[in-house]
Amino acid sequence: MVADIRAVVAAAPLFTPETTHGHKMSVRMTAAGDYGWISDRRGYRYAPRHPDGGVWPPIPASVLAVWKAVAGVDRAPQCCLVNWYDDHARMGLHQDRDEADLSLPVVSISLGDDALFRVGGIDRGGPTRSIWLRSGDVAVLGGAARLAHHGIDRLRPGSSTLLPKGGRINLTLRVVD
Ligand code: MD3
Ligand code: FE
Repeated sequence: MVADIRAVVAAAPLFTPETTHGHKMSVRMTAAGDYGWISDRRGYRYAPRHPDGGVWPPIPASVLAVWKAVAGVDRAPQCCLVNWYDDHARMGLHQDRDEADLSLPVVSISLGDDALFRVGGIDRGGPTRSIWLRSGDVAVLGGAARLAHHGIDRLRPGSSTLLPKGGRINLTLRVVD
Protein backbone atom coordinates (compact mmCIF):
# COMPACT_ATOMS: atom_id res chain seq x y z
CA MET A 1 0.00 0.00 0.00
CA VAL A 2 2.89 2.40 0.70
CA ALA A 3 4.18 1.79 -2.85
CA ASP A 4 0.69 2.55 -4.18
CA ILE A 5 0.59 5.81 -2.20
CA ARG A 6 4.04 6.77 -3.47
CA ALA A 7 2.65 6.36 -7.02
CA VAL A 8 -0.29 8.62 -6.10
CA VAL A 9 2.16 11.22 -4.77
CA ALA A 10 4.26 10.97 -7.95
CA ALA A 11 1.14 11.76 -10.03
CA ALA A 12 -0.35 14.33 -7.64
CA PRO A 13 2.46 15.93 -5.59
CA LEU A 14 2.04 16.68 -1.91
CA PHE A 15 1.17 20.30 -1.20
CA THR A 16 0.93 22.39 1.95
CA PRO A 17 -2.63 23.63 2.52
CA GLU A 18 -3.09 27.13 3.88
CA THR A 19 -5.84 28.20 6.21
CA THR A 20 -8.17 31.04 5.27
CA HIS A 21 -5.99 33.17 7.58
CA GLY A 22 -2.91 32.41 5.45
CA HIS A 23 -1.23 30.07 7.92
CA LYS A 24 0.43 26.97 6.51
CA MET A 25 -0.81 23.65 7.84
CA SER A 26 1.95 21.36 9.13
CA VAL A 27 0.49 18.29 7.41
CA ARG A 28 1.17 17.96 3.68
CA MET A 29 -1.67 16.59 1.59
CA THR A 30 -2.72 15.15 -1.72
CA ALA A 31 -5.56 12.89 -2.81
CA ALA A 32 -6.78 10.20 -5.15
CA GLY A 33 -10.23 9.69 -6.63
CA ASP A 34 -12.88 12.00 -8.08
CA TYR A 35 -12.19 14.70 -5.50
CA GLY A 36 -9.41 16.00 -3.34
CA TRP A 37 -9.74 18.37 -0.39
CA ILE A 38 -7.96 21.67 -0.77
CA SER A 39 -7.61 24.67 1.49
CA ASP A 40 -6.28 28.11 0.62
CA ARG A 41 -7.03 31.74 1.39
CA ARG A 42 -10.29 31.39 -0.57
CA GLY A 43 -11.52 28.73 1.85
CA TYR A 44 -11.60 24.95 1.93
CA ARG A 45 -13.54 22.63 -0.32
CA TYR A 46 -13.59 19.39 -2.24
CA ALA A 47 -12.19 19.99 -5.71
CA PRO A 48 -12.02 17.82 -8.86
CA ARG A 49 -8.48 19.02 -9.61
CA HIS A 50 -5.12 19.27 -7.87
CA PRO A 51 -3.89 22.85 -7.20
CA ASP A 52 -1.45 22.29 -10.13
CA GLY A 53 -4.46 21.79 -12.45
CA GLY A 54 -4.52 18.06 -13.15
CA VAL A 55 -7.15 15.51 -12.21
CA TRP A 56 -6.44 13.27 -9.21
CA PRO A 57 -5.12 9.75 -9.87
CA PRO A 58 -7.49 6.82 -9.21
CA ILE A 59 -7.81 5.38 -5.71
CA PRO A 60 -5.46 2.35 -5.55
CA ALA A 61 -7.12 -1.08 -5.53
CA SER A 62 -5.32 -1.97 -2.27
CA VAL A 63 -7.03 0.97 -0.56
CA LEU A 64 -10.44 0.31 -2.12
CA ALA A 65 -10.24 -3.25 -0.80
CA VAL A 66 -10.06 -1.95 2.77
CA TRP A 67 -13.13 0.24 2.23
CA LYS A 68 -15.06 -2.71 0.78
CA ALA A 69 -14.08 -4.88 3.73
CA VAL A 70 -15.04 -2.47 6.52
CA ALA A 71 -17.27 0.42 5.37
CA GLY A 72 -20.50 -1.56 5.28
CA VAL A 73 -22.16 0.61 2.64
CA ASP A 74 -22.89 0.10 -1.07
CA ARG A 75 -21.36 3.40 -2.16
CA ALA A 76 -17.78 3.56 -3.44
CA PRO A 77 -15.47 6.20 -1.92
CA GLN A 78 -14.98 9.30 -4.07
CA CYS A 79 -11.97 10.69 -2.23
CA CYS A 80 -8.89 9.14 -0.69
CA LEU A 81 -7.27 12.00 1.18
CA VAL A 82 -3.55 11.46 1.82
CA ASN A 83 -2.23 13.25 4.93
CA TRP A 84 1.57 13.10 5.22
CA TYR A 85 3.00 13.89 8.67
CA ASP A 86 6.64 14.67 9.41
CA ASP A 87 7.95 14.41 13.00
CA HIS A 88 6.52 17.79 13.97
CA ALA A 89 3.21 17.81 12.11
CA ARG A 90 -0.09 17.92 13.96
CA MET A 91 -3.74 18.46 13.15
CA GLY A 92 -5.93 20.61 15.37
CA LEU A 93 -9.31 19.49 16.67
CA HIS A 94 -11.98 19.72 13.96
CA GLN A 95 -15.11 18.09 12.62
CA ASP A 96 -15.41 16.53 9.16
CA ARG A 97 -18.66 17.91 7.79
CA ASP A 98 -17.96 18.97 4.21
CA GLU A 99 -19.46 15.79 2.80
CA ALA A 100 -23.06 15.79 1.51
CA ASP A 101 -24.29 12.70 3.39
CA LEU A 102 -22.98 12.57 6.95
CA SER A 103 -24.70 9.20 7.52
CA LEU A 104 -21.95 7.59 5.41
CA PRO A 105 -18.77 6.64 7.28
CA VAL A 106 -15.20 7.84 6.90
CA VAL A 107 -12.59 5.06 6.86
CA SER A 108 -9.09 5.91 8.12
CA ILE A 109 -5.91 3.89 7.55
CA SER A 110 -2.72 4.70 9.50
CA LEU A 111 0.75 3.87 8.13
CA GLY A 112 4.14 4.58 9.68
CA ASP A 113 4.88 6.20 13.02
CA ASP A 114 2.40 6.12 15.90
CA ALA A 115 0.18 9.17 16.29
CA LEU A 116 -1.62 10.47 19.36
CA PHE A 117 -5.24 10.80 18.22
CA ARG A 118 -7.61 12.92 20.29
CA VAL A 119 -11.38 12.50 20.03
CA GLY A 120 -14.13 14.42 21.75
CA GLY A 121 -17.82 14.92 21.25
CA ILE A 122 -20.07 16.75 18.84
CA ASP A 123 -19.87 19.98 20.81
CA ARG A 124 -16.62 21.91 20.77
CA GLY A 125 -14.91 22.29 24.13
CA GLY A 126 -16.21 19.09 25.72
CA PRO A 127 -14.11 16.33 27.24
CA THR A 128 -11.72 14.41 24.99
CA ARG A 129 -9.92 11.10 25.13
CA SER A 130 -6.61 10.19 23.51
CA ILE A 131 -5.47 6.97 21.91
CA TRP A 132 -2.36 6.03 19.95
CA LEU A 133 -3.03 5.14 16.32
CA ARG A 134 -0.46 2.65 15.11
CA SER A 135 0.70 1.52 11.68
CA GLY A 136 -1.92 -0.74 10.13
CA ASP A 137 -4.76 0.56 12.27
CA VAL A 138 -8.04 1.01 10.41
CA ALA A 139 -10.84 3.08 11.93
CA VAL A 140 -14.43 3.34 10.72
CA LEU A 141 -15.94 6.64 11.81
CA GLY A 142 -19.68 6.26 11.55
CA GLY A 143 -22.86 6.77 13.49
CA ALA A 144 -22.51 9.17 16.40
CA ALA A 145 -18.71 9.24 15.95
CA ARG A 146 -19.03 10.74 12.46
CA LEU A 147 -19.46 14.26 13.88
CA ALA A 148 -17.03 13.92 16.78
CA HIS A 149 -14.28 16.52 17.11
CA HIS A 150 -10.89 14.91 16.47
CA GLY A 151 -7.27 15.73 15.75
CA ILE A 152 -3.67 14.54 15.95
CA ASP A 153 -1.59 16.00 18.81
CA ARG A 154 1.80 14.52 17.92
CA LEU A 155 3.74 11.65 16.46
CA ARG A 156 6.04 9.24 18.22
CA PRO A 157 9.11 9.51 15.94
CA GLY A 158 11.00 6.29 15.33
CA SER A 159 8.11 4.05 16.38
CA SER A 160 7.73 2.34 13.00
CA THR A 161 10.19 1.13 10.38
CA LEU A 162 7.59 1.09 7.58
CA LEU A 163 8.68 4.43 6.08
CA PRO A 164 12.50 4.59 5.71
CA LYS A 165 12.65 8.30 6.52
CA GLY A 166 10.02 8.07 9.25
CA GLY A 167 6.82 10.06 9.50
CA ARG A 168 3.24 8.99 9.09
CA ILE A 169 0.72 8.63 6.31
CA ASN A 170 -3.00 8.74 7.09
CA LEU A 171 -5.49 7.85 4.40
CA THR A 172 -9.13 8.82 4.77
CA LEU A 173 -11.75 7.44 2.41
CA ARG A 174 -14.97 9.39 1.94
CA VAL A 175 -18.11 9.62 -0.13
CA VAL A 176 -18.29 13.31 -1.05
CA ASP A 177 -21.53 14.04 -2.95
C1 MD3 B 1 -13.50 11.06 13.51
N1 MD3 B 1 -7.25 12.92 9.76
O1 MD3 B 1 -8.17 13.94 7.41
S1 MD3 B 1 -7.84 10.03 10.96
C2 MD3 B 1 -8.81 14.20 8.45
O2 MD3 B 1 -4.80 11.02 11.28
C3 MD3 B 1 -8.32 13.71 9.75
O3 MD3 B 1 -4.70 12.38 9.60
C4 MD3 B 1 -6.61 12.48 10.97
O4 MD3 B 1 -8.88 14.03 10.74
C5 MD3 B 1 -5.28 11.90 10.59
O5 MD3 B 1 -9.87 14.84 8.45
C6 MD3 B 1 -7.44 11.54 11.76
C7 MD3 B 1 -9.19 9.47 11.97
C8 MD3 B 1 -10.48 10.16 11.68
C9 MD3 B 1 -10.85 10.52 10.40
C10 MD3 B 1 -12.08 11.06 10.15
C11 MD3 B 1 -12.99 11.23 11.19
C12 MD3 B 1 -11.36 10.36 12.71
C13 MD3 B 1 -12.61 10.90 12.47
C14 MD3 B 1 -14.27 11.75 10.95
C15 MD3 B 1 -15.14 11.88 11.99
C16 MD3 B 1 -14.75 11.55 13.27
FE1 FE C 1 -10.82 14.87 10.22
